[in-house]
Amino acid sequence: MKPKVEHNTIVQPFSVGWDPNDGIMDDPDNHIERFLSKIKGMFLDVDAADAYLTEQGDVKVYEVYEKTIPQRDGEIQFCSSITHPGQIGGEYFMTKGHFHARRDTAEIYYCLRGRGYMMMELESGEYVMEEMYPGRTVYVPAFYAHRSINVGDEALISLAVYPGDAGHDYGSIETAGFKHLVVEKNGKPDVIVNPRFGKVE
Ligand code: M6P
Ligand code: ZN
Repeated sequence: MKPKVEHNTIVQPFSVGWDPNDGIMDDPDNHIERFLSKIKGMFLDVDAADAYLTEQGDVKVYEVYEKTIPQRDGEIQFCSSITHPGQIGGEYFMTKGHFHARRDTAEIYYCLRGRGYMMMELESGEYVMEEMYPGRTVYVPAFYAHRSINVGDEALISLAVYPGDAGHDYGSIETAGFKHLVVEKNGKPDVIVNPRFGKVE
């Protein structure tokens, strides 16, 4: 049987409003909200996450607004990425992070608000971190897992743009995490090696 090709669905031209102050997109098709209670396992100090939940309740760590674009070569995905400020056991609030399912696809992030880092890591654990602040664009090359980390005290807001058929692969990140984590040390961001990296639970 021939594979089903989606190319007969043509996307109509459109535009969308998007507020650079709060990152909220008008009329999104998807609004993904990640609450601490659901993603606490990605922080190194899960006891600190539990204590946070008990003392301060559940909070939104990050959220994404997007329009639905067909996942195919030739289209472009774009979304508004909002990572809120906060820390768990000294580790800054961040996105889960992912590889692209199609590994040979890149992504750009154009930062509009806040202060943070893009952590980019190869499967081998080699990493590069780039600063994010308004007016700065980060190029995430193909093959790098990537995660936004908010080291400031307001939301870190970026526009992310990537190939239509890139997809998301969370597999190894959900089990082993990133090899490098960013924590606050003496009031400043510092990189530490994740003691859980490479250990499948
Ligand atoms: C950015 C983009 C999205 C991604 C989102 C949240 O906006 O890279 O593709 O989904 O961040 O990050 P994650 O998927 O790692 O949770
Ligand atoms: Zn991506």
